[in-house]
Amino acid sequence: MTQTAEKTDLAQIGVVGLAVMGSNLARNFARNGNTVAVYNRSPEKTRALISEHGDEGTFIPSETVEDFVASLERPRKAIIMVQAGAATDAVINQLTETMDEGDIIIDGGNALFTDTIRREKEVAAKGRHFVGAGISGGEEGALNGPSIMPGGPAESWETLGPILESIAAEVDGTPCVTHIGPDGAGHFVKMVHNGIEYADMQVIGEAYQLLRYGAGMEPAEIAEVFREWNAGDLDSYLIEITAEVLAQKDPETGAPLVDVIVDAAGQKGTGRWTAINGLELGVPITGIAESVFARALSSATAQRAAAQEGQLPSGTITELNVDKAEFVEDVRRALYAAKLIAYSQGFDEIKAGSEEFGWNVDPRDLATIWRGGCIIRAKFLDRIREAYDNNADLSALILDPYFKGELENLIDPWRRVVVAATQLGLPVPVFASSLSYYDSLRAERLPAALIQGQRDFFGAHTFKRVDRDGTFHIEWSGDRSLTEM
Ligand code: NBP
Repeated sequence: MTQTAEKTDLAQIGVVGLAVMGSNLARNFARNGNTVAVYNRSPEKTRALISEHGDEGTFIPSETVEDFVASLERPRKAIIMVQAGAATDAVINQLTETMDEGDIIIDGGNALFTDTIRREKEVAAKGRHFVGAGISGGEEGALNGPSIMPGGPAESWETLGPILESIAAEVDGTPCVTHIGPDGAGHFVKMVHNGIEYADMQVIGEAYQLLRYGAGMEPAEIAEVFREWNAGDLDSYLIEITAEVLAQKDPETGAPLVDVIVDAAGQKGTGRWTAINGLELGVPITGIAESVFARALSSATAQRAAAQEGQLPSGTITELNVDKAEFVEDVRRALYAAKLIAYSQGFDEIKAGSEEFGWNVDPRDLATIWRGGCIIRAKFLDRIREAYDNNADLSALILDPYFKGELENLIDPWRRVVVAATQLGLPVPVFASSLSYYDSLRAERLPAALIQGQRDFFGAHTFKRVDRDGTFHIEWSGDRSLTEM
């Protein structure tokens, strides 16, 4: 039987926008004992939610914003789950006008963090609180327990914390939600989370490509390999679902499903935002950026078709000349190494963003709340948490003693796999660029010295010396003497 609250009862939380994400989130709140006010621009969605799921808890449906706001207990708390962009701005304006001082407006959509910073200022100027909350886990997570990354004022967290904890995923009794930092911090870390997700999926894809077209294995056999990998260091949601996808047959033809899916991957924006932000902050998030480019390249259908018609020379392609089992293990280790680099770079970006915007984000919080509910949940996050527990100022995740020890065991297989891929003519953009990143970090001397010389030659950009302080220039078009600037 549908339970709707008595007129006098007020809701602890409200949800605006009842498409798939909003209705699942509202059901999650209701199932966990909260009275939930619900409102959608078109009332059909509100009615559908109540008729199909009204018996899962206590809902107060409204068909106007005014009724919705009036049905919330104070300070009012309303989560917006509408399309990102203009729709979100429209709903924020409606709520700001209808709510009172001290009420809390939460945007749970995938907003760009700079929009969240702007919105927080605008809403705060009117005396309301605004919380941009990254919510990960897709539809399934929204219903059964997402990982939630709320930003906004710390005092809003005091009020919101318990209610968000009631619906978040839990790992070892710890809810996968915590206050990330002021204004846009929550949406920023959600953005980087999605960037890491792009890289994680791409390195899994590269491992598959090598096993399939390098070692000549069939999808079902590779599915078994991924199942085994999921029992070790790589234990994660993405490895688990990879095995499921590879084992799946096309219901129509009986062929492996992966063979009937068009190999052009989409990208909805957050990976691209992470890469753009990495460029803006000057943080080399090469794994994430290469993953975005790999998706873009996969979708360059016309160019790919032209290149495949024998247009581009392949050079000499060699067969795989190592034992298959050894190669599979090498690929596992290369995958682990490239994944480690992607996370290390993602945490670098979060550190740089936190410094740039003064957020004081604690990386340990992220390693904790990403362990459940979200797409990049993985056993490995426990190790990341330990790394930052041991040293909160770690200059890079890969410099943590545990991960350095892991890299001892990964580096040679990783090099062998990149060499093998090159000889096989198979693309491994993230395996290879991550190795170059790693070798760049290790290198005693980088060609940046030469670049500084070139810049001084054509633009008098000056350079520093290794042997003393100061700024120098060579009179390139004159007597080539050294000038201290
Ligand atoms: P959509 O992004 O498809 O948005 C549909 C909702 O927006 C409907 O409720 C619609 O109302 C409402 N809406 C629009 Br469109 N314009 C509006 C306006 N001007 N005023 C009021 N409402 C308006 O929904 P979704 O797929 O459930 O996603 C919701 C949010 O969650 C998005 O920001 C999305 O990016 C994010 N998301 C996150 C994840 C994740 O894993 N975290 C996954 C998917 C989505 P109507 O019914 O009246 O048209």
